[in-house]
Parts: sequence; structure tokens; C-alpha cells
Amino acid sequence: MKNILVTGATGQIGTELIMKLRHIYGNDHIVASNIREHKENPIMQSGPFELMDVRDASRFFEVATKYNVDTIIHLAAFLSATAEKKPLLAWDLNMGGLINALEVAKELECQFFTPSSIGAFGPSTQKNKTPQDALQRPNTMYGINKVAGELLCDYYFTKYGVDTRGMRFPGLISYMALPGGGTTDYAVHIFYEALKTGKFTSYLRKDTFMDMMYMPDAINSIIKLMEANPDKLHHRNAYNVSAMSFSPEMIAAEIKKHIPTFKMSYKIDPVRQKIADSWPNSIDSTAAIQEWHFRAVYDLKTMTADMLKRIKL
Ligand code: AKB
Repeated sequence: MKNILVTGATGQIGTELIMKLRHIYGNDHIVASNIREHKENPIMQSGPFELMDVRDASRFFEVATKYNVDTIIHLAAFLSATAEKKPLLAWDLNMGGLINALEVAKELECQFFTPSSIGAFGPSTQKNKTPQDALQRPNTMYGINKVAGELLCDYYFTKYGVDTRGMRFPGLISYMALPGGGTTDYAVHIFYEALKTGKFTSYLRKDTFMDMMYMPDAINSIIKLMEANPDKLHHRNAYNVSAMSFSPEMIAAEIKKHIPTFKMSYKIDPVRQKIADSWPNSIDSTAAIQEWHFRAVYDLKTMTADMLKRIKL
């Protein structure tokens, strides 16, 4: 990885990933791109930035060629709850953007990463310790996009030799940039509300288990997977990765250890509850551990303590 183009750069993953990549590979070698500018975002000042709609194939080629990129990290996408509200737009952005990104990677012979998700599984998938190779019949637009995306990445690898790599991310928890439009977002917002108001209303039932990961682990995993020996990667698109699995009542209890007056209430959003119910409770990361030594450092306890320490209101 020498010159890396990151799409969806001002989002939750992009912001932290770009800061880290610029630190490792040098500011000028990491090109951030997004559909709009976010002046306050730290990535806008620390290196090259290009306005780009990933659905615009010729602009994608233009930006990638201008910076002579050899790696594309394609993050621009709608998350699950937004995709469920706007399914046609989600298809257009999530699939249209991905095929353009893969075409550029093919033409310019780039290494390629795009995230999949626990959303690539559905209600008929084994719920606990979901294996790497499990039934994938999601019933959400996001899930359909993710499964099609995994297959498309496999296709570009086998047919054109594009070095595609991916992970099925769980909910990602971070303090630098807020998530937007996801089903797992509650696990970030709860910290801000706990610190601001001392209370939080969960839109998911208290016993809804989902996989999660703290952002530093997610960022390190992306870099580790991209630097892994290609000969060892049998699953490529995409690896199950998880650091912890918890429910709203469990994270509330952990926050209470730091803020004893914290109060949790529940007002269920049927759309997000239905999505969460269709996803696994916990996935099995064995293939990622075996093939490229995936490892997450943070668990619920250490992530909670760090979030509460680092959030600046
Ligand atoms: C979402 O909730 O949509 C995402 C995801 C798990 O893919 N955070």
C-alpha cells in the first residue's frame, strides 16, 4: 500500500482510518474523498481531499489516476436502517458505488478493501457462533447489498485477479466520528447521552444481542488484513470478525459502574428491532484468526472505560 484512495472518508470508519493511515504511510499518500465536505473533520486539513460521488465512474477514474493510487478502500455506503427506509437509493449507492470502485481497481491494478457486515446474515442463519461459511439469506436491502457485494468482490478476484479483501464488521463503537443510519448506532449514542443527560432511551429491546467492536481494533484489523500474505487468504470476501457480543441492558449495566445514576429506558423502533432480530447474536471469527491472525484487544469493560474517558462534549 503506497498511495491509498479512501471513499466515504468523513464517515465513522473513514475518519479514524485516514488519521491512522496518514500517520503510517505519510499524509500525502492517503487521498480522502467524500460526496460532500465536512470542514470540521480532521481529515480535511491533514492531507489531500477530493469531492467525489462514487456513483460517477469517470470522476472515480479521474481521482484515482490523478494520485496514481495502488489501493482503494471503499467505504461510501448507506447503513442498514437508512437502506431500509430508502431501498432504491441504497441499491444505487451501495451497488453502483461498489461496481465503479471495482472497475477502477481492475483497470489500475489496485489492491481493494470494502467492508461487509453482520447484516450479510439473515433470520435463517445459525444465531450463535455463526460460522464463517453459513447460510446467507438476509431479508434487508442492506443485507442483500452486502451479500451481492461479497460475491462481486469474489468475482473480480477470480475473473480479473483483483486483490479484493473484506471483513464482516459488527457494530463499530467510536468517539471521533458518529455513525449514522445503522442498527447498532445505539451503542455509540448511549455514551454521549450518558455523559450529557445521565439517561438514554434504547430503540432496541433490552435483550437484543449483537456483535460489536471498538474502532481502534477495527482500524488495526483493516491494516492487518491489507498487509496479510495473499497466499494465506482463503476466504477473502469477507471474514467474520467480532470483539464482543452484548445487549442494551448489558452495556447500560457497564456504564452504570462509572455513572451510578445512569438511567436506561426503552422505546422500541420496529424497523431497527426487526433488522437486529434478523442478525446473529454472535459470530465466530476463527477463519480470520487462522488466516491472518485477527485479534481484538478491547472488550465491553475496557471499551466502556475508554469511551467515557475520551468523549469530548
Ligand atoms: C449497521 O448497523 O448498519 C452497521 C453494520 C453492523 O453493518 N453498523
